[in-house]
Amino acid sequence: MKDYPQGYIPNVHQLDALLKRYCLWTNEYTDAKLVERLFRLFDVDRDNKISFADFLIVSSILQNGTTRDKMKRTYN
Ligand SMILES: [Ca+2]
Repeated sequence: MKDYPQGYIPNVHQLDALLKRYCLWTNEYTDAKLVERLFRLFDVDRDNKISFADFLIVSSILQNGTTRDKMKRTYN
């Protein structure tokens, strides 16, 4: 919350920085297309930012959804 006081991740670059910060990427390798794809995956309402609600919805689908739900969210 300290890093995102506005309550959302505002763009792809911020998501990339977040992923690097928490070591989900190595620092030498960043796949810009993958980051962009992840951003779109989590931006449920397509307002070009990832809100906490967006994050919870996608996390819930990935943890509890059916295979169809997950495929639909991933490739929609
Ligand atoms: Ca959004």
